Amino acid sequence: MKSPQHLFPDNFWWGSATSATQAEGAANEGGKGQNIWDFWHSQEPQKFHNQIGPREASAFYHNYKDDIALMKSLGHNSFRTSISWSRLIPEGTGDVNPEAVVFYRDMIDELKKNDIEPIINLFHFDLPMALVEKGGWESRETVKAYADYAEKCFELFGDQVNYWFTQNEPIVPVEAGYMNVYHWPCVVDFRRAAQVAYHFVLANACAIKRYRDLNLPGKIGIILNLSPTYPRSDSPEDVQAAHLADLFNTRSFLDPVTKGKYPEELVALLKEHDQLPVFEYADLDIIKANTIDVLGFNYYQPRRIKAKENFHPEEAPFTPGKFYDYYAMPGRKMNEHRGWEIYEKGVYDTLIDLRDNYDNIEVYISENGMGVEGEMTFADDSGVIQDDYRIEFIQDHLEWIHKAATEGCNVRGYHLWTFIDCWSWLNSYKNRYGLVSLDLETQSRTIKKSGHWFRSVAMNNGF
Ligand code: BGP
Repeated sequence: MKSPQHLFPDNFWWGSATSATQAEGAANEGGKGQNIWDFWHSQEPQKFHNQIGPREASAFYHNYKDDIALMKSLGHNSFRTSISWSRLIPEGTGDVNPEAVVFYRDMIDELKKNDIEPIINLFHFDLPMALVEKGGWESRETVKAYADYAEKCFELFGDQVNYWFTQNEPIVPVEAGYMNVYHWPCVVDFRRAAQVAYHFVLANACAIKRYRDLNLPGKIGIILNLSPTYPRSDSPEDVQAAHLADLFNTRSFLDPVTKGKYPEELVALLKEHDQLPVFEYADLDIIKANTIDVLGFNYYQPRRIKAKENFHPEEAPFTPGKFYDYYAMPGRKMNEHRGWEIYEKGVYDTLIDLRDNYDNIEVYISENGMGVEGEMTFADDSGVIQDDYRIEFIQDHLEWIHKAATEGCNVRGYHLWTFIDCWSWLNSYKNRYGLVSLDLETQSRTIKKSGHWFRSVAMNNGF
């Protein structure tokens, strides 16, 4: 057989990612407690596309055996999902739910029986409601509760799992829940947002410390959504605006989790504007001593920035948007269904940045993908979705990832978002991302054209 033109490094991870709340369903079964999504949907279902809530997610809780067999048939050698904190510890702290332990142990075991590396994440936007009532991520009590929960997971499943991730995209609940109204608790207040962001960073370090104290043989990291920041032009004003946008949106998490330290410029800026979160000096030692082994890098879109044009009055509440405006590049390629720019080279630029400025840390692409509305219109007579656009999307990104690997970037895998069409935050089933389509009524699964294509790429370790 001809060897692929784009051959990836040995033992490259091929697979996909999902999260507990988006895939499991069974939100009020098996002793699970309520999380923010269960709660919010029960209060305001009209906020969710077609009023569909997480209870109707793609039923992985019941179907995991068949789904894992399907994964195997699509060439997966690895798969990422999360543990639902509110399933494992329904009140957020205290008693462990034994049914959850059985489910997660069996599910992880099933992956291993199929030679699929289980990659387990601990927090994917789904805070137990009981903790929200005590202040949520604004409270240090949640940091402590999270570290206890993490330790419990390491004790219960540490013999089965070699790759742990503490959190997925922690900046998203910060931006969506404390600077916008897309995640509960729908607060708009930068100082509170900064407190939550800081607590995520501290919680990440505390979980890593607990993990290392147990002397388990695996690796632990965090998953960040990283977007390369491009200035509109090389004018000093645009370049400076992009620099600040990068500081707030990327380096605010990437630096402390990899280098153990916040960028001094960011700290000085927050201090100047009286926006520093409350912290204890001992926290800084914990953050310093407990940096990640491996980074998950979710890539969807670039960040394009121009110097401030829209007026921001001095007396208006503080927001990072005071320093820069977003910029829509003329002629950009868009995924209109999601409103996100498609810029494949962005994945390469960030991998090079990680190589050159972050000690070439071990990294894998933990999410990349394309959500499309109304995909059934692309189905052929047998009901198979002919998603050539998704194949092109993946292949175009893989070409850049391959180039980065050949230039010495320490990139070890590619996971698509997602395996089977899954439920999404507020958008529920509007945009479909899967290699496998889901019929919501019958719960039947059909492999898309991209699924067959992905299998051949994974089996050949390239294309
Ligand atoms: C990432 C999240 C995922 C997933 C994906 C697609 O930010 O980690 O949970 O949802 O984006 O985005 P969306 O579902 O909002 O279209």
